[in-house]
Amino acid sequence: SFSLVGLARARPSEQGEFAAELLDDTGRTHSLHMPVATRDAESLCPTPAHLPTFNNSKLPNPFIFDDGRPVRTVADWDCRRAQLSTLIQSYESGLLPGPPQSMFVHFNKTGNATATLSITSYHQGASMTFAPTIAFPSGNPPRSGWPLVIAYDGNSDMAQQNDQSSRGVGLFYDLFGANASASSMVAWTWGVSRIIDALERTPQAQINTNKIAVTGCSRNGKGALMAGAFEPRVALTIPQESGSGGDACWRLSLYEQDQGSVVQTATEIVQENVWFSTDFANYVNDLSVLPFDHHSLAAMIAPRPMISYENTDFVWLSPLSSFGCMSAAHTVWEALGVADHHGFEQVGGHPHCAWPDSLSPTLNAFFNRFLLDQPHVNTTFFQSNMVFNNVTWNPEQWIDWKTPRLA
Ligand code: MCU
Repeated sequence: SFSLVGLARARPSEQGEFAAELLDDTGRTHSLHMPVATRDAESLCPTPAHLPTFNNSKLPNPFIFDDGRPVRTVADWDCRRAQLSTLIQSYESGLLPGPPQSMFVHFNKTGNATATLSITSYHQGASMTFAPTIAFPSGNPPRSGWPLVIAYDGNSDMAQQNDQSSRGVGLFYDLFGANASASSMVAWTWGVSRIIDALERTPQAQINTNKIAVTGCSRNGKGALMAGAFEPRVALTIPQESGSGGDACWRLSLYEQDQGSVVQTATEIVQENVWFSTDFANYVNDLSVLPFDHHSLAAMIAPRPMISYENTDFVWLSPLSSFGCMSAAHTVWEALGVADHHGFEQVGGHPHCAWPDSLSPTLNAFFNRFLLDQPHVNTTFFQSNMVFNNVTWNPEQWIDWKTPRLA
């Protein structure tokens, strides 16, 4: 075990990878190589950033490449995921930068059960530090280290999210500039990636970086979904009551509104906050031009596991939209032969972001199977208690593809 005391040498990001050498307190260096989602996308599967002739009022078929070719294999899905990453960043979320030119990590055990992971990033003459705390269980970790849940909470230091005045405000923008196109949710995603970078190089923390989950509720559930979609090292994604802008689809939320429900739509959300890029406002009045929807965002997680939770008591969350959107996304896990890696539970009877005990068995099953290596635990959960009052969910109206079996 060692402490990282500084950065010996860093090469600025290259195509597809960031490389740096970290110096430990015994004078040894440790090399650091990590994939960069955005650059991977360009190199894995080229796509234009915009598809100017795209026009589809239904949910776009996730199994078609931008040039119309069908997605047939598991490798094709990796390529398709990269296309979706590029498109979603271009139209909706703003650009996710790779790692900073260099990082300094300090792990400080502050008590038996707590530690601080201080991460300083240096990039093109700017620097900033954030220092998440880690709570440890008692006892000894599994041989390969503790699993970890990264929970978004009310502290939005990385990127503020109060209202429009939060645009470009926060630690991320101290590093990349207030005019970075990245929305707050992309900034948080970037922060998750840096936490994982830091933990990968901090063995004394005894955390298994292959077993990291991300969660959050409401706006932070939207954020957790985006982190899971863009950061392939997230092993389990758990958005809670994320609603519109999360596990709901823009097209379906608008439909729900058109059917008479007061739900959050894309046109509202770009006025309300800075969760999406300024560019996204150019598309919210004609959703048909978006070559993706949030079933595509969620499907970027596949085949990695995801379970999302929704609350039928809050119409603003657009409950039909979440159910329909996750039903559409589910086809991708089905196509990959891992339908039970994708769960959805939609119940009522509790306040927004409260956790009813009745849901714990499903969450524990996902933890046990995917973070604690219990492969035989059943994780087939996909259900809604929603009473679709005036709104009608008719899958044929929205999903016009047959689910292929990707070999
Ligand atoms: C469900 O998430 C948001 C919602 O998008 C906003 O319109 C509302 O103001 O706040 C929700 C939230 O984050 O509640 C904690």
